[in-house]
Amino acid sequence: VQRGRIVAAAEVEQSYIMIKPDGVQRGLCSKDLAQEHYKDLKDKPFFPTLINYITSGPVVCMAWEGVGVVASARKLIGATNPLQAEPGTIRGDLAVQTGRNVVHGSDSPDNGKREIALWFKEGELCEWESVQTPWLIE
Ligand code: IDP
Ligand code: MG
Repeated sequence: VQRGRIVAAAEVEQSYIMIKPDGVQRGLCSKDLAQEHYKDLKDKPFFPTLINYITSGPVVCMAWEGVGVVASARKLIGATNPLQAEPGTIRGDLAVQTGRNVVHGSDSPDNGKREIALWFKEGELCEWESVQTPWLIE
């Protein structure tokens, strides 16, 4: 951790953010949102337990953007069943059961768009270009 770093004459601040125990316990993700997110699976026998799982506590939402990011993220996440996920993947290293597989990643660019529109409101995401972009993408 760098403290008191000076950037363009302005002090860079640090803020410690913590989700407190009540935040974790209160199930702040609504059932409606969870059901809409997983609507393709609504006829599966595990749908009710999946909705209970996803709404059991807060989740951290991210929108990743990049060339081939849908497939790359799925590769990093690993197979749906953690026992079939390769070592080195998030599910392979950190999970045991399909019903507790720690992380979600959209399965197609279309679903990526749909899910991001569901979880983020207009204006909640900012678009910006890193100065490194031209050195990564020709
Ligand atoms: P994915 O997350 O790898 O894309 P999907 O088939 O889209 O897998 O299923 C969505 C989520 O539903 C899974 O990540 C897992 O949490 C849950 N799920 C899928 N199949 C089962 C099952 O057979 N039992 C319990 N939960 C399941
Ligand atoms: Mg899926």
